[in-house]
Amino acid sequence: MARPNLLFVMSDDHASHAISAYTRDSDRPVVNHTPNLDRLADEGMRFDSCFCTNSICTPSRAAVLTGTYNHVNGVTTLDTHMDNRLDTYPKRLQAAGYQTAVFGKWHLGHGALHDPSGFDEWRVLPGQGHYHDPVMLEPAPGGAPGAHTVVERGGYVTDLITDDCLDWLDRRDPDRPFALMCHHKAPHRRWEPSPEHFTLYDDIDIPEPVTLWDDHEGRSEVVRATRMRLLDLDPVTDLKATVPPGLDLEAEIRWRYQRYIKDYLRTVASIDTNVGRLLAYLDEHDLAEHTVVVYTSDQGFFLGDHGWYDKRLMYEESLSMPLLVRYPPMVAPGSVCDDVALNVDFAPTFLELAGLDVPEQVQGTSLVPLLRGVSPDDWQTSMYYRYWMHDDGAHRAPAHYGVRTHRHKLICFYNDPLGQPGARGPGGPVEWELYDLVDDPFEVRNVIDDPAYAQVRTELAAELARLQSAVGDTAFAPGS
Ligand SMILES: [Ca+2]
Repeated sequence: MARPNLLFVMSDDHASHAISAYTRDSDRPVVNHTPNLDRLADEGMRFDSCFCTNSICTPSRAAVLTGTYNHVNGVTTLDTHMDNRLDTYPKRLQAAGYQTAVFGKWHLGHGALHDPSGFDEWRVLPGQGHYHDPVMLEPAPGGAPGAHTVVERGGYVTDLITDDCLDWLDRRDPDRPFALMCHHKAPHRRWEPSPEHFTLYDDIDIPEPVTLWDDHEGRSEVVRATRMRLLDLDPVTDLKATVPPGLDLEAEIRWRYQRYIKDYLRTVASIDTNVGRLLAYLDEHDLAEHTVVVYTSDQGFFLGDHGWYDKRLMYEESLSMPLLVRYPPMVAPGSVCDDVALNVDFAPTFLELAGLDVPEQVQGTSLVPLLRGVSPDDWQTSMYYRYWMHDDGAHRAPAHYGVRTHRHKLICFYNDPLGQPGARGPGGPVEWELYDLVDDPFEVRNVIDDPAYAQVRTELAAELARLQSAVGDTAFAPGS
């Protein structure tokens, strides 16, 4: 089989429960319709248990590119930018003769040591970038490493990133395979829609999440103290309005949810439209059969779930990544995979699909057997998670690590900055949470002190220690 092309589309903070291919089969409300993303699911595989190993932008992107955990690649927080001398899958594909490019959000740092590397061509947003009329950075022609040309763009960011991808596809050498990374900024805060979607959903109410009214009873004190409630959103900058006078607390939360979710979903609508443009291009140029198309997001997001926005915490809505893969020669249409897949598994998957060896330092596992519809007997049944960025001063999410199996989740809020850059809050007591994802899929009942779960707690603590050691990380020790 000829080496396949790779079209990797990654959005930013797009929760799987804002994709109708996911919600149509779940017990969560259907909040939107995403026909082009659903097409990928219908023609390929939907992964239902894909997780990030650290639910925050920069670290997850580094894990995707390198196939290693953040304590290994050094990108533990938003402030620890990726060293572009690290081995990445685009570098290996490029060295093997692939044409490579990245357009859109990079967010792994800029300058000689952090600019994209391993790409024949790139044009990226500075930092988070802007939704409307953004500037973008590209290498200065003939310039020194780290020297940029600033390109002023008129238009909407999701359209522009797609324009750049299509333009590059038009200019590529048709005789060599390509690996194209289309990295959308949307639907990242502050959720600014394209003009064509300004009034989408104006006439309807979006269904509320099951846990909108979660009172956080039984959760850790540090979780209860986070500032990620809908009430913590700034009405003017985030919700683009002032709170109508006369609302009681319940009515205000309902109003905030609708303001928030509608703009979020409007930016998703633009992603869906633009994924449709990419798929149409592949169809029109006879590329669909031999191109692996991947849609994912760097992590999930709370869509009013538990009364929150944002990510960071190891609860399902934030931990889960959407993952849709279409590759007709290998993947059965409409297939669903519930085996555990991780962001560190992406790089070895792409290397294997390109017929390349996976380097020894890569910690993830190739998903190719799963794509073929085979679940190996020894496939991973648990995953290790660590969020390092203890109290960023804004969201105030605590540092924590934990383990998730198919049925349970154990989280340790070790509650200490451990000297991490970006950490501002003081340390505090260690707190634990345990959830039974079968009996309590929305994680509203912390059973850490329930005697009925004493055995489960012991087993999960052992599994957490085993995984932590296996990936080369170390447990929290007070005063370390
Ligand atoms: Ca993100």
